[in-house]
Amino acid sequence: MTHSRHEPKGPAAMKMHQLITADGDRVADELLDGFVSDLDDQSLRNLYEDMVVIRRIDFESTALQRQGQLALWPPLVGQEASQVGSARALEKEDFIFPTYRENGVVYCRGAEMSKAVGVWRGTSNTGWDPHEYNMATPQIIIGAQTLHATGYAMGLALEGKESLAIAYLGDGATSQGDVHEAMVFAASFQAPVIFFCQNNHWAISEPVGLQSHVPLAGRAPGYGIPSLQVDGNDVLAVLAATRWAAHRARTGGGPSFIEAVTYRMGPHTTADDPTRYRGVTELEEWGAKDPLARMRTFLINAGKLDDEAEAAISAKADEQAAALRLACINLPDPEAMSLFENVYVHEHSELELQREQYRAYLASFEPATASATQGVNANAQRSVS
Ligand SMILES: Cc1ncc(C[n+]2csc(CCOP(=O)(O)OP(=O)(O)O)c2C)c(N)n1
Repeated sequence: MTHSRHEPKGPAAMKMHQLITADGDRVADELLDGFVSDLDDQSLRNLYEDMVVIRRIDFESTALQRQGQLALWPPLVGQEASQVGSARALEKEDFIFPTYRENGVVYCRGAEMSKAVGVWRGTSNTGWDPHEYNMATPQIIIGAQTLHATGYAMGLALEGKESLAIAYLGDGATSQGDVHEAMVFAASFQAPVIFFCQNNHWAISEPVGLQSHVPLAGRAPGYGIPSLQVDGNDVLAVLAATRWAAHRARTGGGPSFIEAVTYRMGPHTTADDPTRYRGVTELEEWGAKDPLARMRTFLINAGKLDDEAEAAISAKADEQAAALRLACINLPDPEAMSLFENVYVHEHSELELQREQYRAYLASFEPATASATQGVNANAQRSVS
């Protein structure tokens, strides 16, 4: 059965800020225009390039999963503008607390994508060094990162820093207690934190309209947090909205909440089958609002993108995808017993017990797998052969 409860049906819809329409036309927005007035042609092209590369990387990662190279992949197709626009509004010192779907943000942050896929290949517990990129590793526990971001932002304020923390969250996460607690603390202590919510309309199989009878951005003022609803498929508007929130955070204005209205074009993860719960018409409707297509039309109509520039962008996307594939396939298998490293600063007897049990388990494989120096992937292959 497919659901029909998609859109909030409660009190007044909010103004959805937009700078580029689905047809690629530039429209004015009193609040947002000033936040992107500095962008030259190259900066606008760069936003488009980021989205093209990210989509290409996403398709490649999905293919890698289908070919058995990754155990799972959470696709972001449709959400490129939300991720690029928000990530490109941040400074290096700002600290990002992502979910598992922010692979576009990872790319914009400059981390090698092979680090992001390592988590899904099972060769890495975390992916990257958070301090290298000022970006926490993927959060699987829905909403938990909003507490981390708020706490981090409170610390920034206490230290008198001008930087901010940003928490990415989905529409489904707004149903979690952690998120409400984070918003109460953020408002109480005027923490320089941005809650960046990508409303992609589905929390696996639950539609957003079931979870919230009012627009998600409409909830934040109830906590005393100013909010904006922005067209999440409009990269320029998302950039401007995030700059608006960042300016508030840096100038002592406290927390902000942004609802980027977008759509998850693919499945929740490669283990999901969305045809079981959603209809084809809404997919078609959102396909017409594609974030890449509208930016491309806008750039071409404005004479800012020619065939040569487009071919270069396409070539870069292919190169990045090929590099990712090669790096992914060559990721070294970790030593099996390394699973127990870096768990606690001070180890305790329970961990030691688990380590010994696992050592004994590995030793039960015949004949050569007894060696704990064999990789986990190698062991998994032997166990099914
Ligand atoms: C605390 C918690 N409860 C349940 C889950 C299982 N779960 C994984 S993803 C997901 C849906 C999340 O939806 P949303 O926040 O909208 O993010 P999206 O995946 O759509 O980007 C759920 C319920 C979880 N990971 N953590």
